[in-house]
Amino acid sequence: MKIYDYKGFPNPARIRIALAEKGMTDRVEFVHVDVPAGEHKLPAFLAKNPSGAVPVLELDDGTTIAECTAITEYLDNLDGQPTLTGRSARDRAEIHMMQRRAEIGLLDAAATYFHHATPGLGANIEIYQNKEWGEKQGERAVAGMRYLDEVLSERPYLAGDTFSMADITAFAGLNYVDFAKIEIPAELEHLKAWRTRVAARPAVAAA
Ligand SMILES: N[C@@H](CCC(=O)N[C@@H](CS)C(=O)NCC(=O)O)C(=O)O
Repeated sequence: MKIYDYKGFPNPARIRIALAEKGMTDRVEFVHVDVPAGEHKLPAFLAKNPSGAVPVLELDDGTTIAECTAITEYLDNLDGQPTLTGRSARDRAEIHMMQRRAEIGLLDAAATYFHHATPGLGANIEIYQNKEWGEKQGERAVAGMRYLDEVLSERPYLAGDTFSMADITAFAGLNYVDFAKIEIPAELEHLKAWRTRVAARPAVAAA
């Protein structure tokens, strides 16, 4: 298996964390895609992911899988012992619900702020920018953090008692928040404590 990514970027980090949590990092070959240079917008990469974004998983038979949730589902279920995406119908539903809330309300909102309200990846890549939309999404990211803080005031992890794909998305979302220089409101104590706990997980620290 190959993972096309850019080490250090928030979405690729989601898959590096999932791989480390599953003890599978050594089973994949990482292929560096030069995103700042626009390699992800060239035909060879678009043939693997028409969205022009990393990460992408490529199986040994050439099948390509994009979108972090789909890649995580695949990796988590390969050994028949899913630990990140749930086992029961109810757990799977809760994890997907919270994952999506963290994705739309935090990670994607912070990414849109970065690409539209800041110079982003530079003029060659950011060919359309809408500053007002970007600013709005920055506000949405802050609202998303407030919501996650509230959830974490009642449970240790976003989808309940155990660490899951939803936590990985939110953790990467906070990394994007830092990357985009959005301030985390000081009073979000539950979110900050959760972040410290997640960062201390051996797999997360290793990724
Ligand atoms: N929804 C996608 C998001 C992927 C994504 O936006 N990746 C970023 C890197 S963090 C990227 O490749 N950005 C390049 C660009 O937007 O031009 C996923 O889950 O994989």
